[in-house]
Amino acid sequence: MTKTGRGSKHNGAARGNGNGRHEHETAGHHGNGHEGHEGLQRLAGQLDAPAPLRAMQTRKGPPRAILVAVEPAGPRVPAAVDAPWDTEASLEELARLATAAGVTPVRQVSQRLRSPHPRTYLNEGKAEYVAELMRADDCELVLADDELAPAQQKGLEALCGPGSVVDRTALILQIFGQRARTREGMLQVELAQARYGLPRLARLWTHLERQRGGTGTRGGAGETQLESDRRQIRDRITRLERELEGVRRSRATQRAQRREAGRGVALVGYTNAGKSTLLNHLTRGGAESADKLFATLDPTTRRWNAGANQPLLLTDTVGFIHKLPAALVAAFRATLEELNEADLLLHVLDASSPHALGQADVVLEELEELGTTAPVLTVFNKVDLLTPECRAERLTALWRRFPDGVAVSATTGEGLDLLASRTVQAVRQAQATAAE
Ligand SMILES: Nc1nc2c(ncn2[C@@H]2O[C@H](COP(=O)(O)OP(=O)(O)OP(=O)(O)O)[C@@H](O)[C@H]2O)c(=O)[nH]1
Ligand SMILES: [Mg+2]
Repeated sequence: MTKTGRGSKHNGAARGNGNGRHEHETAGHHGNGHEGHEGLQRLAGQLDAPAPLRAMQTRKGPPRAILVAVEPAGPRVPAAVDAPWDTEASLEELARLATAAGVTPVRQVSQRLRSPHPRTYLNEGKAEYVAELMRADDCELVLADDELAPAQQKGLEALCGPGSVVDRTALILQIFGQRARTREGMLQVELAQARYGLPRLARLWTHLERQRGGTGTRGGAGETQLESDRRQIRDRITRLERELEGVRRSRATQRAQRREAGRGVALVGYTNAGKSTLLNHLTRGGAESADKLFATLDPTTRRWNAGANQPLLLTDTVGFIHKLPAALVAAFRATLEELNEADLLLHVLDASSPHALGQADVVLEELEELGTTAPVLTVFNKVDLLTPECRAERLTALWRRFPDGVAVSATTGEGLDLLASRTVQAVRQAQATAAE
């Protein structure tokens, strides 16, 4: 992995700020205190778009954005199948996330810095340049490729315009919000949104005070309101956590019942790798598959007759992504626990992606953080997309890293018989090991 990219999850510069959203929202409400307050409640975990996105959806056409990233200083890595994440790949992915959220990516700007600027993310000169580009390219938004600290968002917005900055986490939360269909999915997304919103309230209130012509001094009305809003969000978080505890318990019961019916195999992998397509091909289907990021949020389990006398239950799960917000992983605990109980994990890679190995590292690191213990069988999917010339080279690179990898195409069905027999074999082996 991808220490480069994932740094954002662990380092100090990684606390984001969604308050761009509120500024637009408040403006739309003519900002008396009460209405602004309603805006806050929405921020605190309803499945709405961040305010900048929402405000712009009402204009002509989708909002347009400049995408910005900080490229860690150090030797550049060549892009190749086994290269770790580079900034360009990360920005390309941010562009796909933007499109998925209904935003048009117009231009990408990156800057090499030892670490993101504490007040403006990019350094000030570069941020001013981005502000100029926004005017020249008629863009309303800046999308940052990391989760921003509240101070960074504030500084960047001071240069690029109030309410103009949306960070990677807010974008991903927005997509999850759009995709959530079931109660479990919605509860989990709401919890992640509420946890994301809570530490960002203070800056929002400073802004509202200023808009209303208040002094924003300590102990003023805003301070009291801020405290009461914080309390409401905390209460909401507690309520969501309690409800999700119930969901977890009923999932555990279901899993216990399922264990009677067969061994559990879970599909894991990067978003868009083809997990749901694979499940649909191997079983009677029912999982939503689509060429969009995070098509699946809720686990689907289907019976898979992979081999004689070995009924398997195949579960499809939510995909992972580079710089996946920690708040989301934590909130999706009920769903992700499916992985802890599986007898075998099928790790699905998109073998046609030039970043297959970088993506695999993201997934394996996430699995490690989740504490999964089941053995992993690697699946190189989408081999139908490899041209005959590059197929051998690509698969060799992948086999070097995952010698047990099975090359398949979930679309054409190539390799799926071998996958079935290797899966049965691996499940038997896992059972034998567990019995020792
Ligand atoms: N050519 C080709 N396309 C595939 C293959 N497998 C999946 N796809 C396509 O890849 C896209 C993503 O497939 P999904 O099955 O939705 O991917 P996923 O891993 O479930 O993605 P998330 O639910 O977002 O995590 C869809 O457009 C599929 O049709 C394959 O073997 N070959
Ligand atoms: Mg899926």
